[in-house]
This record gives sequence, structure tokens and C-alpha cells, in this order.
Amino acid sequence: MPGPTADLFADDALQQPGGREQIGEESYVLRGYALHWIERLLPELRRVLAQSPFRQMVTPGGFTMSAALSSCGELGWTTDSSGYRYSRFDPRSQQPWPTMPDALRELAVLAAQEAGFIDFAPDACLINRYVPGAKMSLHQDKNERRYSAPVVSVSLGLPAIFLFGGHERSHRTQRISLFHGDVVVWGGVDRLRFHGVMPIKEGVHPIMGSQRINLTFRTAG
Ligand SMILES: O=C(O)CCC(=O)C(=O)O
Repeated sequence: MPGPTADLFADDALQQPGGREQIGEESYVLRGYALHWIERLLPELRRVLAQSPFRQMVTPGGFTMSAALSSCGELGWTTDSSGYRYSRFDPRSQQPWPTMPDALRELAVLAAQEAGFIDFAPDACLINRYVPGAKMSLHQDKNERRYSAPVVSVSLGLPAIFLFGGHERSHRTQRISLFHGDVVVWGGVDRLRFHGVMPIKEGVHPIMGSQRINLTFRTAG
């Protein structure tokens, strides 16, 4: 990842409206919310990824996911032929996942507060890397032990179209454009809504290069 520069932050800030868009009864897009954190986030993210690098995982159905994954925090989300689950250990190294850096945790907690979830205590941060063409099919986040905590999702790099559906796979989905620094929070009555990401378009982001990185914070244990 190339290093950030003040000018590039300014460009990003100009492109984005800022503010809070409601996309569900208890769901919001916080435009540009993470922009001011980027300088703290990126070095921490590099440290996490040096310890637990991105890898492509296989679904229980035998498909290789197009997004590459890593995690930090007490629990990391994994998938293989025997199922989806959270694990205390990185299956690649058999070591605990990297600690969740304070900057990441603080960003997630404050974003959750901004969306009305005042006591968010994430113990898992899934890190998804999408190169152009990679996507995430519609799914519900259901591997967590309880659903009382929200999901906080931070977008970095190339833009994406986020699909935000209903409680059934067949329900209508909203298509929401997400840009570098946007944060989506959904919880409460919306916690189990289907969501996904359309294939990422070719492009080069001035800070992140030819990729989109998404950080998804949850309380899993
Ligand atoms: O990349 C995104 O914006 C969403 C990621 C996601 O759906 C997930 O990790 O469950």
C-alpha cells in the first residue's frame, strides 16, 4: 500500500458529501467517516497483514472465495470444507490472530455510537481484500453467538456497490455506492439483513492502489 499524503486526503474529502444516510430502520452509511483515521489505520493494517497475510479461503461447497481474507482480534472468521466459523487461531500459522489495533477498535466503536449503538465491543475484525472482479455474494452474518451487537464495515480503496437486502434472499436489494473512508453500520432490527458486494470495477485508487479493502467489525464470541 502506498503511503497517504495530505493532498490526497483533501481530494477524497472533496469527492464525498459527508454526513449520515439512513439505509434501514437501524442502518446508516457514514460518509467519509474513516477519512481522518486513515493515517493511523494503514500502518496498523500493514502490521496485522504482515502477521496474518491475505489468503483465499474455500467455502463448504468447495468454491474459492474471490475476496482474500485475513482477521485481527480475539476471533477470526474462517471457512473451509467443514464449514463457516470463528476461530481463535489463524489456521495458516496455528497462532492467535493479530491483536486488534486500538485505532481500528476506536474507529469501529465511535462509528457504532454515531449510528446509535452505544456499547459496541468488537472482538473480531474481518479484513476482506477485493481486486477488480472480486465480489461477495448476498449473505447474512450469522456465525456470531448473539446478534445484539451491530456490524460496522469500513471501506478503503476502490469504490464498490454494496447490496443491502432484506431478511429473505429474494427481497429487493438497495444498491449503495461506497467510497474510500465510508462506514456502514447495521444492527438491531436490521442486523440479519442480507448484504453483499457487486464485482469491483477496474481502477486505481490514489492511496490504496488497485484494490478495495473492507474491515468488518463484529462481536462474535
Ligand atoms: O466488503 C463489504 O463491504 C462487505 C463485507 C461483508 O459482507 C462481510 O464481510 O460479511
